[in-house]
Amino acid sequence: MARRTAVAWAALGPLLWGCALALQGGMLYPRESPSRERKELDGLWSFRADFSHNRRRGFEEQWYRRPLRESGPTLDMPVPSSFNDISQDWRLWDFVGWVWYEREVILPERWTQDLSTRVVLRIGSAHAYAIVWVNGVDTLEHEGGYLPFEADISNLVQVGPLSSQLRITIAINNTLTPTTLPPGTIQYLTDTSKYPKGYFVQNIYFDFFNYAGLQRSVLLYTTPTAYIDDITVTTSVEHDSGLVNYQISVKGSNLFELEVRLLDAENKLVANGAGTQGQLKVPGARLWWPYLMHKRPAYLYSLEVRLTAQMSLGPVSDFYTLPVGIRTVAVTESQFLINGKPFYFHGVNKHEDADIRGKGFDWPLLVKDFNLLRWLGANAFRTSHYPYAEEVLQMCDRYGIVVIDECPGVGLALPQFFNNVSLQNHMRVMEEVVRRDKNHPAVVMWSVANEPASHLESAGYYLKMVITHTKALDPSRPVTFVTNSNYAADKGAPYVDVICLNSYYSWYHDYGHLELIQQQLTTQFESWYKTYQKPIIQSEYGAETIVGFHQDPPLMFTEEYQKSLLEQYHVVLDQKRRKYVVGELIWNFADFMTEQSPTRVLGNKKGVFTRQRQPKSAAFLLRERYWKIANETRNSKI
Ligand code: GCB
Repeated sequence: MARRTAVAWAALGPLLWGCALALQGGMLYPRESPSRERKELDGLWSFRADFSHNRRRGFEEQWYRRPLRESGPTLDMPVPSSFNDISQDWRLWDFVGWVWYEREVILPERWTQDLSTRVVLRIGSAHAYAIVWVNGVDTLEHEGGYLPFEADISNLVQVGPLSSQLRITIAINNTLTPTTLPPGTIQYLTDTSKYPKGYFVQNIYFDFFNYAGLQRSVLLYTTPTAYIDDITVTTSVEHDSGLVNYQISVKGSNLFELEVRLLDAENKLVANGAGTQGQLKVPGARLWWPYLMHKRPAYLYSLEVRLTAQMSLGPVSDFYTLPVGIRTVAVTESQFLINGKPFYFHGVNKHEDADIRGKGFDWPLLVKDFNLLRWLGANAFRTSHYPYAEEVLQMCDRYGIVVIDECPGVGLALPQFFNNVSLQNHMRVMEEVVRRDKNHPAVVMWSVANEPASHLESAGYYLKMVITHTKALDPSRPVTFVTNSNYAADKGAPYVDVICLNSYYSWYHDYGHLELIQQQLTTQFESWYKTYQKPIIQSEYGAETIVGFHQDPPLMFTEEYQKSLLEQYHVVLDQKRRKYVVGELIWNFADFMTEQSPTRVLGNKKGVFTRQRQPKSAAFLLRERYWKIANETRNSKI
């Protein structure tokens, strides 16, 4: 039996402050301010998939050197969106290889003429590998979807009177290989009696469609040449005072002053400081609480940072305002604590997918989903199985919805995926996730993977390294990965702070036998807890359900079966949740698209909402349960 000491990060507070591994460069969300402007490049882009045999025609003919339309026929492609579902050309649906995007832009004159302005091109996400040219000049490369990347393009745009015309070309390759995250394999099918010459397929080891393209916003923004590059905030609570520790990095000047002001939600100054790091004390601070846990949840302060730098052209100022929630997170042997109070995750797993936009970011969908989460009484979700758009996390900060932030470490199913190159890449991806999301109060835990083959020795070492690295990057949050291994075989579980378990009793095992769930689930919880003495979250459970299918007594795929399965899980969850089970996240919030297969009917149908966000019967059951739990929690002392 592995025993462990409870870890309480809150108590360590500022001590941990200096420990965080320095992240190279910032990835602040591009906000407007008196010193910063934004120009969104969303809308129609020119698009061309490279259908050539080796998929390299675009490079051989250098499509980036002139307007894409001159290279051959192009399509109109909306950004953000996945390219897969937009066209009637079936070849785009599961296209594997390079696709090309292009957009022409006119810049405001002051951006190109004012040499104290810095112009940055930022791509919210390009899945999975991207090369960017600006006016034909190779500017930027990035590996990995779901995370932003950017380049200072001032040198390219501030070169003369004609420079306000800009042509941005982005080549994106969605191929997944054993060293990408998620990994995949390319398989050539060489039996010429069955397949044409050169025929290949992309194998993936996860259960969602590998949507690709420019799925989040592309934008240009400005800063002065001396600028606030990054801000890191951690918070703690001492008696009734909130402590806000900040660290600021500045680029472009060594001769500067920093002023820091913390304002409350009514815009009143509550604390101020100066310099690149410090601690602000807020007597009588209002804490950031998850909604449903407190009558005044999600309170946000604003950290206003003002930089004044002395430059050869004269003084330069930069302003950046960061929303800050003061809260603590800690884990004991059997509890997950927020602000020192036990927190129970009653929520969902999501995907960022809907309709023809695929995984393209969409404001109406974002707002609808948050309205549904609140209708359901869900207080949390996991970003299964990749980091979601930044706007999603901002919404969570504002609404008080708690997030387990998961990286794209999904589909680590084969032994060859646990190699050194993959490990280095996985650690780099965690750096990018932490760099982007570290300041969100809603994010209370990092998840480094979903269902890796954690029974393998090599996976044990791999997971230990990724988890240790993540903790070094951010000592203020617990770290987990989500497992479906057996408790006795799991080599990664010793390193996590919270055990997250996926199980599908009476669905993938003993299917149809709902009467076995209680026994099997009880055994699951008891064996894991006995072995590890760590709090447990039921991070997935559910049943495939085709809306409108009914049968009583319930049979698989009907709405009645989904409800009955959930009810059986809930009996055991209710027994254990007052002990060491600290959460339940249904699989899934909504139906979503997957690869075609004999076990998937137009995608995965385990949603409690359809892909069009209409409720199945189980949504009403879950709603009743979540509100009941919320009311109990609110009415008790906590
Ligand atoms: C799982 C996976 C999830 C799948 C789900 C299912 O365990 O984590 O990605 O979609 O099961 O429905 O099979």
